[in-house]
Amino acid sequence: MRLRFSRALATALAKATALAKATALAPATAFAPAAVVGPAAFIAAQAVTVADAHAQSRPPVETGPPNAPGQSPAFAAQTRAPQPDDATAATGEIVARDLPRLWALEFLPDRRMLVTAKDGAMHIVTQDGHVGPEIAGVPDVDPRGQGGLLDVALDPNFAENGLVYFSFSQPRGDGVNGTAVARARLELRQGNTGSLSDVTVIFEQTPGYAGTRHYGSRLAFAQDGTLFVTVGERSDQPIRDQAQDLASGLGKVFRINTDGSIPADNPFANTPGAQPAIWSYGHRNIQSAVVAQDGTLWTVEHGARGGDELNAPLPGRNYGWPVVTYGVSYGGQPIGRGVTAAEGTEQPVYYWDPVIAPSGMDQYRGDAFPAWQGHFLIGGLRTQAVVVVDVEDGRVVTEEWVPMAMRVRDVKVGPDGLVYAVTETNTSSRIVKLTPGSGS
Ligand SMILES: [Ca+2]
Repeated sequence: MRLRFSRALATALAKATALAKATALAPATAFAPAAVVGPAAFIAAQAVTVADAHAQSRPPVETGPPNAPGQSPAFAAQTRAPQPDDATAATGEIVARDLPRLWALEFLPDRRMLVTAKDGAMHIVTQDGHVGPEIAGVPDVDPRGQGGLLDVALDPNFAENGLVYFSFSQPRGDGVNGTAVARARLELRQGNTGSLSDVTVIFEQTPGYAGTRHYGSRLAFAQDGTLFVTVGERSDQPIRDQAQDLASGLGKVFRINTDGSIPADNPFANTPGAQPAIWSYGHRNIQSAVVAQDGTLWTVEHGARGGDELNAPLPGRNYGWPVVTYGVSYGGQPIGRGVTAAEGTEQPVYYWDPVIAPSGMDQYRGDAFPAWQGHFLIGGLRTQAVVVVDVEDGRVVTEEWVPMAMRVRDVKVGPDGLVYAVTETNTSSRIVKLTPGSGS
């Protein structure tokens, strides 16, 4: 079904537009909350532009007070970048609804979608919304809390070898679990289903922990065929401190070969006592990652109250958590040393306070949204939006939100150049396709 802009809202928006032009104010963000009701919320609320847009940058989309008002960015536009002068209008179309609660989406070469369901199932969804039966052979997962069947990635040569990789919270007995990555051969079957064979665990985050939070995780292929695996630091004190410990697998980005072996040029491959799969450390909970078209790894990690971070993790570098971070604890207290910068730790390229609560991300490429070419599209659980950021020369220059009216769990650019978002309630998910224009 196609969702349309309601006449009443269209009238209201037209009035707001007229008002904006009359007063040279930017009403977009003020108007956004009203738009987040029902289908019309899919219209990018930022569709209203300032009359003399080039005279002054539009204000940031985030207008709420920061959780850590005493903190300041390390450089200009490290947070609250302006919205682009010309907002992009997008219309949401529900491709599939009433799905189990999903975690990740990938496109198969034939344009069908392979999705993971948090409770431990994998399905194929057709472009016309048909959901196939469960794919057989998915191993047991621990679905409590934030755990479950998590990300999925296709081998770069999937069309030839049928290999898929997936991450999950692996039950390890007595309530202990840990993030793991498995490789399997996906044999497709008639009826939009299939089975996994030769399921092999190629990575296990250690130590395990008896908790239900901060598993990460995303899988992203580097251009050299190695696989980046992002994880979390299991949230609790004191174990989260291991994000700073190279002997521990908590709070890291890893780089592995697809058979689970360690690339010889990993930064700590020859460091005594360090886990050789580590690529970078000092991370909190990375649920968003993509390898950009230029080969750079980009991640977004969850902060606490404030402090979500966009990073381009470099090998061997320390990203600070839980010693150096923006934002404050959920109780409002300082975190770590209560500092936002320190010698030997990397500054985030960008941070959010309040948080967006990142999920999956992708880099836009395609013809449907020319203004988004090369921009990062990041799912926002808290913002209930697709967060679009333009990075130029390593700095964010604009940020806009496309309201989705539901938590966004994953975002992928389809082979058709349209943007596909997985949205969720506490019990179910939808797949929503964004097409250009206001849908009228
Ligand atoms: Ca950091």
